[in-house]
Amino acid sequence: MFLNNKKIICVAILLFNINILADENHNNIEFNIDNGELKPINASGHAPIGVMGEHMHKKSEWMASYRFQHMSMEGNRIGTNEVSPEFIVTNVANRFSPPATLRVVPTKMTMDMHMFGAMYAAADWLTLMFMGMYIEKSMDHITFQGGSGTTRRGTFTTTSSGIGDTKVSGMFRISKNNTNKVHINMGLSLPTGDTDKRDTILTPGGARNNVVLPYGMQLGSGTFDILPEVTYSGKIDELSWGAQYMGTFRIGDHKGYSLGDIHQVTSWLSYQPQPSVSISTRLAYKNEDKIDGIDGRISLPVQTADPDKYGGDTINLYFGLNLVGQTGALRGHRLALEAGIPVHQDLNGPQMETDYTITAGWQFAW
Ligand SMILES: [Cu+2]
Repeated sequence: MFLNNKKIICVAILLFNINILADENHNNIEFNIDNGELKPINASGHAPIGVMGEHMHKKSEWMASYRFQHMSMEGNRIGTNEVSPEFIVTNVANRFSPPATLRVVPTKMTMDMHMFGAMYAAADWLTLMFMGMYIEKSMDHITFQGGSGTTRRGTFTTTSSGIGDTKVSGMFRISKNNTNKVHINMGLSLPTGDTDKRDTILTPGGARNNVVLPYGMQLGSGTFDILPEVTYSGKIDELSWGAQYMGTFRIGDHKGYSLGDIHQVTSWLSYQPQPSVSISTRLAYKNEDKIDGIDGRISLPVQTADPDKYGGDTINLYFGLNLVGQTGALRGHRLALEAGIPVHQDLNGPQMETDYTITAGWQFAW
């Protein structure tokens, strides 16, 4: 009941953001020269930096971008309930039994992503986009001793890093007037990220074994993924808003498994007190399926080795800042920051819960 109320409130906020204003006769200030004077570039012309593929470009325009995203996770939950490592190792069944219960618990994880993007508008109605990334992951664990009980054997950390999956997409203009814009984005994720990363773990028996890391520590999905998107955005005076749906659908499987499909819906509202600055708030809902199938190399008494302990429903609330240079060498350079905290996490657990996400970015179009 409590959960349903939260969902209803969030949907209401999404709809409110979408419908907050509707107007016709307003000039969208563009990046051009009028009467010999530079026209202002609007900071709110781009959505909060955590939203991908949310704007298009004019014919022949290029854009380069760099985004850094840091995600921090700590603690575990089953559904919406937080659970301790001791609870997990005495209550949660190990699908690779024996031992009967899980004996290793991840306690903390960080993920840093460096995303390099390029956009090019082949026509006013078509913008092409490319994104490559470099990922660094780190996960801390507690190993409990033997096959039962709550005696701690020790702790260990696994890490992985390298390039992630590569995304290419085409964005197609559906409609545009002075207030409202709609486009769709047909994207494809190429499996360039590694799925064979290994590191050393501490077993309940005290051995230090080098193993293939669980799914969450790998760098790519292993599959080609289709990424359909629909984006709506609107603007009147100093207010801008928008909404986007983004899907991730795995094609086939790889090494016996495929990561869960993902549905994401987000909606934002931003206020631009002056052209060079805008502040924003955003809600994002994400639904992710469990992993389908299993990688036969991964069989450890830890939740991250279990394909059923992935996915769930999350809602995040974000606050963002966009800046754009107006004059001289800084003209057209955008800097942006967005920070988010979860307001709802219903996880196929035990699974690690997210504490916060920060995205910072630079963009420049010419
Ligand atoms: Cu762009």
